[in-house]
Amino acid sequence: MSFSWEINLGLASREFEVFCQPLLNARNLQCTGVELLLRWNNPRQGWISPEVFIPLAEQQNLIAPLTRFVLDETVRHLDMFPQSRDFHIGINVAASHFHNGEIIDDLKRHWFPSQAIQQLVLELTERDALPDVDYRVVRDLHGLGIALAIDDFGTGQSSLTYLETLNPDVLKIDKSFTAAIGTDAVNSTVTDIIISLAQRLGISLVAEGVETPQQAEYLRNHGVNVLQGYLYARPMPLKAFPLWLEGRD
Ligand code: G
Ligand code: G
Ligand code: MN
Ligand code: NA
Repeated sequence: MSFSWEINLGLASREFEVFCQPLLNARNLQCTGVELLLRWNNPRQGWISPEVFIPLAEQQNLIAPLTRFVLDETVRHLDMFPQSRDFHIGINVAASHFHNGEIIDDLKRHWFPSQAIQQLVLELTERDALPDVDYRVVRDLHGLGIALAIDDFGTGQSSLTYLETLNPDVLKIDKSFTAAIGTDAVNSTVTDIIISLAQRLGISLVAEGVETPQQAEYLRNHGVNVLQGYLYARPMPLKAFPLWLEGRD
């Protein structure tokens, strides 16, 4: 059975599920948003990691259907999230989905309430070829009130010139750099450089993969305002999120 057939079957049989992981204000630990993360419980093979199926889906031109599934689920479950402009809903999107403004058409087709559309943050991974992304699509997203984050920042091979053309709102510090904090690895120097780069360009920072109080303290003291990681919460089913949020007040 081919892999594209598996994904199409998985979509048709609703084997995919959207999970979410909270993002927290580094100072008061209030939840400022979530990142949506796709999960696949394949009854023929068990749980398949997104690290496996996302790259394969990209190769087979099936990433857009998967992202549309995430958009469907997000619209259907908007009541799981606080309806405040300040509460961000992060969605991972492949750079290929930006070609010809396809992502804009897909977003419009999903009829997000105007309040909710302004809560969206599209996460573009730096593993993709970001210089190929058309700045006009980003401009149109900004026009709709949608923010852009560069995900896995620091892991890409690309030049930094796209920071000027794409005008991102957020840089997400990759978890490998968070893990290097407090070590003498070269990566811990890169962490400091990413932080000052974002501060000088006026771009917000989110640190991913925060697992220890020491990492959290370092990031907070260096002006990283939003933290995400197992220290606070693992990705959870959307349905579990309201109770998790309630349990924190
Ligand atoms: O959630 P987890 O750490 O297992 O995800 C592994 C990788 O899969 C991460 O790089 C993450 O960005 C990616 N990923 C998870 N969900 C989605 C999704 O809905 N769309 C895309 N494009 N990537 C996703
Ligand atoms: O590439 P992207 O940032 O979209 O993927 C985020 C991935 O990181 C998710 O799959 C999530 O499961 C994983 N993740 C989230 N928090 C932590 C953490 O604290 N430690 C580790 N190792 N992984 C994490
Ligand atoms: Mn992400
Ligand atoms: Na990342």
